[in-house]
Amino acid sequence: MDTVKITVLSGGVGGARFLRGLRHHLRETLPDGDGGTTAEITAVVNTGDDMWLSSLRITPDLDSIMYTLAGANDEVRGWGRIGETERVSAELNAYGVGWPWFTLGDLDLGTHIARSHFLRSGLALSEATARITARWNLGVTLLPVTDDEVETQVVTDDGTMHFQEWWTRRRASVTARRFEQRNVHTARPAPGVLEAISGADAILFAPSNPVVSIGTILGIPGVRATLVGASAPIVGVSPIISGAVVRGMADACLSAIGVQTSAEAVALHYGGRRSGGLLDAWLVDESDADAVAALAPAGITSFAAPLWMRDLETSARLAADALSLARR
Ligand code: FO1
Repeated sequence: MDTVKITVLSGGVGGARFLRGLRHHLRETLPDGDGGTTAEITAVVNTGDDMWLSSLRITPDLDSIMYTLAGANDEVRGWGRIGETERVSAELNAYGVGWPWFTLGDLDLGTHIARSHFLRSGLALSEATARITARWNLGVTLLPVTDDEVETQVVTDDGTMHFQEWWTRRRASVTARRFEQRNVHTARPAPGVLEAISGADAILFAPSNPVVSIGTILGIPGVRATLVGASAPIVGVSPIISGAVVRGMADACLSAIGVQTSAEAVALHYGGRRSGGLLDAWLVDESDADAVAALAPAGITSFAAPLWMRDLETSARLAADALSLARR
């Protein structure tokens, strides 16, 4: 039996929807190892958004992916659990514990307590993640990019603050000058991360924030070099459609690093593999079809397809397009 190994670099909400579509596409096209082939999906997940809050370790991107793949996510809000209540959070607020602008739902708190319990018992984040995800039968292996704490700090004119303060509390209203991941230079990739990249048959960049999600993953020592040396094709999906972010505030992040908010500029930021960058191919929205010819000189084979992930079907079609670009 052949196994096709697909490794996806991912942030939170956009990455979660993409992974759900990819899993669906593979289940439809390779049911029960059809034709003697099975697929294995591994997600290498950003941990720069993580933090300790009320003595609990919070990992927003890992949890967004886990809840989405489990069908337990709040689709409207984009984060946390469906059918959530917030009684414990109200109590914590009354005691002045935690951030009043960052709500931990009651069901979600169960996940954070379990994770913090495992971490305090001496497990690494990757081991704690394996224990927590085992409950849900996700069909995707989730690997935090690193077991070390590399929380993203945002340097602004108003001081340096945790990414969540800048993003969730201030809604990127204060201009970001720089993003720095704490202790990133001494961080090590979590067990299995480099192997998932070097042993993959296809590597996909989910349509996630190129700066604070994919950028954090690429900043972990060893990850970029392993991608450059990987034998698998690397295909990225643009998180920018018609010059605007699909969700979130990636435009504010891109401005901080001097990159335009366009599908073409983000591809050039990752770079073509032939010239020392990362991408073999890049998927843009049909409305950005002009980028296809513009990216050819950089050695990035591009293709225009519908990128909006409105539902499971459109997400699965997008994943199928990314995979067929990888096969070319
Ligand atoms: N986002 C919000 O806008 N407000 C919140 O109160 C909030 C709580 C929260 C709790 C757990 C969690 O995993 C995520 C949460 N998010 C919340 C989302 C999250 O902070 C960000 O959107 C991501 O980190 C950016 O990808």
